[in-house]
Amino acid sequence: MYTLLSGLYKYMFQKDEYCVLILGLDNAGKTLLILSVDLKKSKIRCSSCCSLTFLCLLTVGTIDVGKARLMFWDLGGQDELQSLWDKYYAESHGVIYVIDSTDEERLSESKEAFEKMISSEVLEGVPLLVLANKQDVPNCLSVPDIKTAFSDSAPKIGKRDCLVQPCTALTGDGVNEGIEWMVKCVVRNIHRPPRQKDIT
Ligand code: G3D
Repeated sequence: MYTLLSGLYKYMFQKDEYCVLILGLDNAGKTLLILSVDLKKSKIRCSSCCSLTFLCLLTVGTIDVGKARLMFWDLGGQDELQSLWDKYYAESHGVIYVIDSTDEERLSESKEAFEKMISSEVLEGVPLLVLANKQDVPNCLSVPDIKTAFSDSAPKIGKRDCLVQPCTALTGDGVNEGIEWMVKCVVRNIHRPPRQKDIT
């Protein structure tokens, strides 16, 4: 009886909470990405950890998709903030890596940060969504261009779920497709179970 009631309580009043890190160099479009997730299909709350944007270490957005609640953590991409990324790996259920498709000059810098991130053993098996952002800009790098540039890193991706998705955070194009894919991947990844959180 207790099990039945506790199951009912969980079903009615609790969500499965998943933490998804949003990583990438500064200016890649991470902040705009959080804001562009479709508000009609999901409830979203965005907040910053402090009011001084230039000092802000992370921005958090939350979306509810069915019984799953995804918390997005934008950790910031500046050099000094990249050194903090790995502090969050153990808690994360998924990673979204955002690339600025218009910035060919910083592509090798982005690849370096990407490679360091996927080399972390703590992230092994964690689903990875790579977003080739700013596809609205004419002559930007395409997904095949980016795959070619990042091809050395492919073996390090290993067996984890991985998708490279073109998108435009400015208009939301391609963003929901990526998020929906991420939701499916984190829910089916039995190696990183969700936290149970009361619905607020
Ligand atoms: P960050 O959080 O990764 O540092 P931001 O990046 O979300 O702050 O975006 C950096 C700049 O890129 C912003 O321009 C933003 O408007 C722009 N941007 C983000 N996504 C897109 C996109 O899909 N298309 C285009 N054309 N621009 C985008 P500003 O001028 O405000 O610095």
